[in-house]
Amino acid sequence: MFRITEYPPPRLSVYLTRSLSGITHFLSILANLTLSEKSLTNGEKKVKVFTQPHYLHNFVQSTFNALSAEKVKGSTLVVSGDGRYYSKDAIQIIIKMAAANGVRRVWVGQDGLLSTPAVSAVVRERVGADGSKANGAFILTASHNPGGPNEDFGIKYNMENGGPAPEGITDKIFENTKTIKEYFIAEGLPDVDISAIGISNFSGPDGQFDVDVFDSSSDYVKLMKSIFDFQSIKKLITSPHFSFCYDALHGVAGAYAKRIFVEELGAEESSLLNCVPKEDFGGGHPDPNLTYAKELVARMGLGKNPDSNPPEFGAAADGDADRNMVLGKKFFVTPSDSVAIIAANAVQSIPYFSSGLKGVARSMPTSAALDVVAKSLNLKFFEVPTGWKFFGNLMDAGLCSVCGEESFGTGSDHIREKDGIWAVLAWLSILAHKNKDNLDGGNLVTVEDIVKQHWATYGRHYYTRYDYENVDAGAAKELMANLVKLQSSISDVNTTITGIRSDVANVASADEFEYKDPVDGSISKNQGIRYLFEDGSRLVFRLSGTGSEGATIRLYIEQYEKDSSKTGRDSQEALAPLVEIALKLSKMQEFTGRSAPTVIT
Ligand code: VG1
Ligand code: CO
Repeated sequence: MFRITEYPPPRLSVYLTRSLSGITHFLSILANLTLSEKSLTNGEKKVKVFTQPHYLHNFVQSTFNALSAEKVKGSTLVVSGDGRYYSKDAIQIIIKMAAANGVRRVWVGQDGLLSTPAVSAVVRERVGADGSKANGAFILTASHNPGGPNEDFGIKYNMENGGPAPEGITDKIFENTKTIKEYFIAEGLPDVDISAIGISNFSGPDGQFDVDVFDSSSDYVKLMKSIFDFQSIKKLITSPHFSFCYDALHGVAGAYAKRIFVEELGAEESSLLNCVPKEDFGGGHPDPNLTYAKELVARMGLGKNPDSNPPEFGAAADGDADRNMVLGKKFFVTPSDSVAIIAANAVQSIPYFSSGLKGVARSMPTSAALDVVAKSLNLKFFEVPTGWKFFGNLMDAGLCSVCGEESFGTGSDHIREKDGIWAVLAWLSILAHKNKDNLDGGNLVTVEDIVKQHWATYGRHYYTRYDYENVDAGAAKELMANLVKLQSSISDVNTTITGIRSDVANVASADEFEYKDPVDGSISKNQGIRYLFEDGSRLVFRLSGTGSEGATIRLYIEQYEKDSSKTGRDSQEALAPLVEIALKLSKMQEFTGRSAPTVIT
């Protein structure tokens, strides 16, 4: 179907220098936006900030300017997101700005919906009706943060490889936002109906401009089918001895869950929870962890009011479906264990990896469970700073197949973003493989069995993360500065620690994590404060780069237990001594005024 519309000469430069107060206000907002944008390519802010005059426009024009005119002219751009409040307006604005900046065509998922991993897949795999391929993408999401008129919105730019823009580009965007004086918008271009699949052609002053609205899930589903053995997963899911549920928390994963789990893999429709994407995520916080995925947690027999007959397997996604939480019956799988277990079982269970893994990688704060697997399987191993873009370089260079973060992010080199549904399919593949001979009545190998077997083989990394959200930014900085100061004398640190508890090992070394990219040689400094203990335990402190208000302090606590008779303890109990050390050493309560974290995972 084609819609043809002529639009009047549209090239408008809108100058922002109308009033002095306007300029000041404008600059201060941009400085805010780019603080988080700089570190993670995500401009995540309250909707009210984004809807201020010219705010979104400035981010978009600064991005076009950072890419340079030759790259933008004639290009194909994907624009979509997790469907949160303000997305539809933002898409219309970006379409009009793309036209005025000489973009040749814009691809939009139906209703403006594309998960972050699906955007990456579309950029890498989709071919337009005219043979075109995408050059980049604007993803509209604030990920795991809530949505609605008083909540969060966000935008980020992904490159031709389907991954987040590298620091070189995001730094340029940041610089541009400080000096930008005009932007281009085709105000005469009519709004495009993004609810109907089809291509609209327009002719404007720069020639043809198309908007291609396409099915949000078909490219992604095709890719998943090329990676996993859907037949064997279907046997598992439809077996009377197995049960399954999936919670999209009203995020965009819902647009894929029905297609994949119900239509392709035969799950019951009733196994899907909250799978209708909503602009406000049903008023919830679309963050797949034990605190926010309450309904799933209860359904799986965990939490305060557990259901009595939980399914064998449950999983949840965040707003843009790049994160995942995996649960077994009354059992939580930590994301750090999850990536290690996927890596340990990938070759046998997942056709895409049957010829071996190129290497594995984790972010620095993620537990060392993956390190042990890499060592034992003799795999290349990388420890990178927080944020998915660091994995992308390794993958582009053919050095890494499977990677993960403690923050519920797991993925592989099939795309350049983490992938929530991929992780669920990976777990289902492992379960299908381990149970291939007992789906007709033998004893099911459960999620809990798989994890406990893994601990017995490789040892267990007890792990927890404490988040202190919306802390006063100055106080957070002081806390971090104090921790850096303490690092100058390890012996003083050890005296302090022994004074707090005598049953904790000594600190062997302490530093601020710094990463040299083995592919392009770039160096990323100040990526988190580490205290490394003699017995392999670790304390890590970081400031979040994605929070939308104040500062968020993250404290990561880890302890390795090799003795298989001691791997079955409750993790909060096992970690209690280290937690006490971390809180007292950092003077958490003194600096932040908080006696407890906002979220514990
Ligand atoms: C958090 C996580 C990090 C993740 C990032 C983006 O960052 O800790 O591991 O890569 O979110 O996730 P921070 O700086 O707040 O700790 V998403 O789902 O927005 O791509
Ligand atoms: Co996300």
